[in-house]
Amino acid sequence: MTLPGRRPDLGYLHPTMRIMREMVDVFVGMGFQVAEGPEVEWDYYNFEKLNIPRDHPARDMWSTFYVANAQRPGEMLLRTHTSPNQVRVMERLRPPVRFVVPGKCYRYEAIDASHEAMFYQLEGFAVDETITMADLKGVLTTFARQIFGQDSKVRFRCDYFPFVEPGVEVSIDCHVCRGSGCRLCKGTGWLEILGAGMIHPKVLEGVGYDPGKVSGFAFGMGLERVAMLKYGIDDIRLFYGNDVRFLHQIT
Ligand code: 2NL
Repeated sequence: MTLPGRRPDLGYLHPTMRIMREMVDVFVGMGFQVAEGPEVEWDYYNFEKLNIPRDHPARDMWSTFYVANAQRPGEMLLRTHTSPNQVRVMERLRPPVRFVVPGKCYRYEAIDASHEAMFYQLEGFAVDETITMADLKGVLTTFARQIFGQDSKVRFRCDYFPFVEPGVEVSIDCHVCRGSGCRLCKGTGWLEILGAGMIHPKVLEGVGYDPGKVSGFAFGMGLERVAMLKYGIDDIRLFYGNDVRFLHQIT
């Protein structure tokens, strides 16, 4: 009767869901809406609508799990990014539109400390009559500083993705060594956090928008990568290894 009670183990969010809510909140604060969609997709939405034709070498950027479908052989797959759902949103709505799209993605990867076959992405886009690269830079700088600290430096450099033109990679200065070079940033002083760019005119045309009248930016990033950099996690496999000792640490 007089023994102290057993303390119940309280529930808590998985680290992936925690970072997802934090990231979504930042974009909602800038006026973005949130949409979710199917994880099993058509090749058409995952690749063709994104300016990645069949047999184009750019397809090598995504190792894909195809899904057997007797009626439409070779046309069904597990989405390799959440972009197909952005296409679905654009097809339904006219500009101005601003959305973020979080969710599970799948790639046929050799699994190691930085690759899993299932992972999460957050992508986003904005389309209106006056959107420029300055909007892209402002939104993504605000995002990076709200997640990694207001004193973060943010760097934009040229990169290639078939669905944007021009394309950029975005990095922050390494918070471990403050830019002087360490193991985390591989001596460069910079940590790449996401890719982005101005939506390709062919992608806009494909959803029925007039690229002569509207323009937009889009971006995409891995949730586990952002969480790893923010919380100092060195192996992506820890997220889905179902070890409560790991999951309990970030509360
Ligand atoms: C990365 C790069 C990116 C996008 C994603 C996008 C979506 C549509 C149209 C145009 Cl519907 N672009 N998404 C654009 C640039 C980069 O992701 O490294 N992600 C982890």
